[in-house]
Amino acid sequence: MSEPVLKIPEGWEERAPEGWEWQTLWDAVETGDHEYAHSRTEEAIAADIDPRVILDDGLFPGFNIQADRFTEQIIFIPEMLITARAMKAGLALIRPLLAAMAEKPVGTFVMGTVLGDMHDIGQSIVTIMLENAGFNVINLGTDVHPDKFIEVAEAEKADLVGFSALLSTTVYYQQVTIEEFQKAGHRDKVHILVGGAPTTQDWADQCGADGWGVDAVQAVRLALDLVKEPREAWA
Ligand code: B12
Repeated sequence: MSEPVLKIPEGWEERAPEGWEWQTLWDAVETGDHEYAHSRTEEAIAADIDPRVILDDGLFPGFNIQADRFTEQIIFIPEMLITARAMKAGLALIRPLLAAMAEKPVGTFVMGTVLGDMHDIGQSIVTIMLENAGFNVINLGTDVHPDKFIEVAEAEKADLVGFSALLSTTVYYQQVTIEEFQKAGHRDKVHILVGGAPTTQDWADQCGADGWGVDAVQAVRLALDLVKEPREAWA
């Protein structure tokens, strides 16, 4: 087992104003100092740094080193949770900025993490990127029951729904949720995307999804393609 190291984003200096430093934000996310993560993200916004640069160069490095330590079982749930809270303190500030950069509403997307699964960093990033691409995203959070996905998709006349799952034990609920859409007579009214680290294109085909995204960029590309394809109308 090797001790994970901080991966400093290559070329970050060119993407930041002169004299800027990210080290304190990397440290804050790593150690879970959410108050500093919030205030440093505010300073980065005030310094006019592109929100995507704040995400990639400012917030991710400290998160990633802890994620590697969690995977290596060097740290455990409490430490990982406080890092996730610090990451989310920054995400909450850049989310409205990226959404405001979108030009026009493209469609409605209902997003959530499936039943039994508490992981929400990845789906929050997909949400932010979808909003930035112009989607109206209703994010249902984590541990979402299939009935809740159906209820909200129906109420919002969703064009697309997305199911995130990070555990090999919860990916199964992506398939269950798709089956529940089928049983409710709504399967052909929405495009369904699945994602999350243990998922693959093969899994997406097997569980009956319309698409799979390895990351937020691919998720957005896919959503933009699918939203153009006709579906059965909501009543
Ligand atoms: C952070 C984390 C936690 C945090 C979650 C905090 C939070 N608010 O999210 C806490 C500490 C709570 C946690 C708990 C647990 N975790 Co955990 N966790 C992680 C960790 C370190 C990072 C996950 C993450 O956020 N990645 C970063 C994001 C950006 O990546 P992502 O989620 O993959 O998302 C991207 C893509 O997948 C895609 N995507 C994601 N969703 C969607 C959806 C759609 C529709 C699309 C198209 C694309 C898409 O786009 C995203 C952005 O690019 C991973 C290990 C790792 N390095 O990945 C383990 C990991 C997922 N956890 C694991 C485990 C085992 C657990 C626990 C069971 C531990 C325990 N013993 O209790 C619990 C489960 C709790 C529960 N019921 O959910 C295992 C899962 C193993 C497995 N295959 O099942 C992992 C892989 C660690 C490991 N190797 O042991 N965890």
